Amino acid sequence: MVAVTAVAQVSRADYRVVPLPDGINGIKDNDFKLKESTLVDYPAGNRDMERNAAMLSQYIEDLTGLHLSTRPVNTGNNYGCISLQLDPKMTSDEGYRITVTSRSVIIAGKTAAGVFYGIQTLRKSIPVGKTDQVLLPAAQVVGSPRFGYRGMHLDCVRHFFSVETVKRYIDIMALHGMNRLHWHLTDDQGWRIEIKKYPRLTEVGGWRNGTTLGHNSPVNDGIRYGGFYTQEEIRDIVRYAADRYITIIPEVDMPGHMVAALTAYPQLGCTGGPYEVWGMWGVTDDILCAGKDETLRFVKDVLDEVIELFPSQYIHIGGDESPRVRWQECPLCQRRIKDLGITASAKQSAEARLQGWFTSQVQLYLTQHGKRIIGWDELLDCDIDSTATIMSWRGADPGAQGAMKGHDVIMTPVDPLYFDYYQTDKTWNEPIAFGGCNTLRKVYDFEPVAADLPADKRQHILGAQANVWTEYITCEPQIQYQVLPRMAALAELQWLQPEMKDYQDFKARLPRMVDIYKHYGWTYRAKSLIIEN
Ligand code: TNX
Repeated sequence: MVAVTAVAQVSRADYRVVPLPDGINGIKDNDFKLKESTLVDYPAGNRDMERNAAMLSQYIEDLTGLHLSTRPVNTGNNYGCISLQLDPKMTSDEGYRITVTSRSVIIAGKTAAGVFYGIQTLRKSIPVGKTDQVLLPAAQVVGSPRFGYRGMHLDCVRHFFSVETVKRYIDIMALHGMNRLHWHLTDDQGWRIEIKKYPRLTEVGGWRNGTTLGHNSPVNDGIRYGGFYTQEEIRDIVRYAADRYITIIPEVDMPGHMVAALTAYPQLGCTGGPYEVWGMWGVTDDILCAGKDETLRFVKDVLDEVIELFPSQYIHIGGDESPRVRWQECPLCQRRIKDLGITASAKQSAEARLQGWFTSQVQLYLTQHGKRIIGWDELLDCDIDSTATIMSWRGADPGAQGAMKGHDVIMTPVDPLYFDYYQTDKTWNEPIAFGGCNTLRKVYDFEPVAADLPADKRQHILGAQANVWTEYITCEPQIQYQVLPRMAALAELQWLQPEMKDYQDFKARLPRMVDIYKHYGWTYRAKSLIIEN
């Protein structure tokens, strides 16, 4: 009989992950042996670091099957441990430094968020698969993000997604080192956030009688569709995101994209309705009436509850695609224009300036409550002062112009950062998408800061974000297919200085990232790994 001895499985870490660390410097020492007996140490009494430790342990267990215990410590003997530490002397708020020697692994950050990003890098360095031991080569690995705003957007209106789906989206963001989730919660096709003072918003506005079929065809499926998040669910999601250092920025789009609210409260529109929660995609003429005081009261009441739910400093107030034809014909809007002494200018109609006034009222209200606004780049066409942050979506030029005028700017240009767009020009085997062609390569090559932007305006570009509008995205696997692996390319441009970017090198590192997607059962576009588009 032949004796069968179990052979220990050993794997080896590779720090060249996505996004690539800024530096990986070898240290002359033996490998650190990560095994089941390795402890994860964190500073006693620090709740954030305790949670960080628990997450690292969970990640390692997910990937390798090794279960590491966590341990609060007061002093420095970390022999044989992974030790999470705060180092106030580090310069970047979100940067990390991982020091691996044969004795220990130290993950340090100036903040707990920085430590979390170090944890993500370590996690991605470890090969996926059951193992008894992972060898971590002795090295110092450092990274810090180029941009402070590293966002993803999710439209939960055109299609509605469960709390679990939103949480998984947050998990995916965390893996990619992102820190802002722009959550689109209201639109013509549904109102998805419970507002206690206006229950009809979700009772009536949360549901549509049917959805257009195909590419916005006149044929409607006739199936009642909808849903909304209770305030309790929203608090839960906000907390879940915060635990992963992700701030959720809610969007209440106004004065356009409001048909769901108008259906619930028709008196808020210029014509008084009746309105119907929309089953088509696109832009409708029915928007909030700017002539009625009741409309502003409504908006402020809604924002009161939104502010309570979201600790984010920013509230997104939309402002996009707001036709002003109703305002042109509405006696109350015209009276408001007269009362305010608004006149058309060479570049702006009186109604455009009325939208500026409306937005300024909302901005003032939010400022008084310690908040700041973000709006779509249409706000640049109205009178709005430079304390409003602009989301540049109709290309990157509006953002650059906004920065010239002193606005902070977040870059989300349709081309190439709309992830609801196709990822290839060969669309015949693709799930239906909005249109366009934003390949992995185009995303990777995007540069948020225009080459000719003067040096003193560059700091206004806060970062970049990809948008996921869901007219044609009906289920979670389809969301994941649209964002993966393009999020990996976006992460790299959010983190790396431009001179460090190298598309071929990125593509060589991508398969190990995709191993993690596969491991968690996330859907992704496999073709993007092997061919250009
Ligand atoms: C434009 S981006 C919109 C959305 C659509 C999207 C589809 C923006 C501010 N408005 O309402 O869903 O295009 O790609």
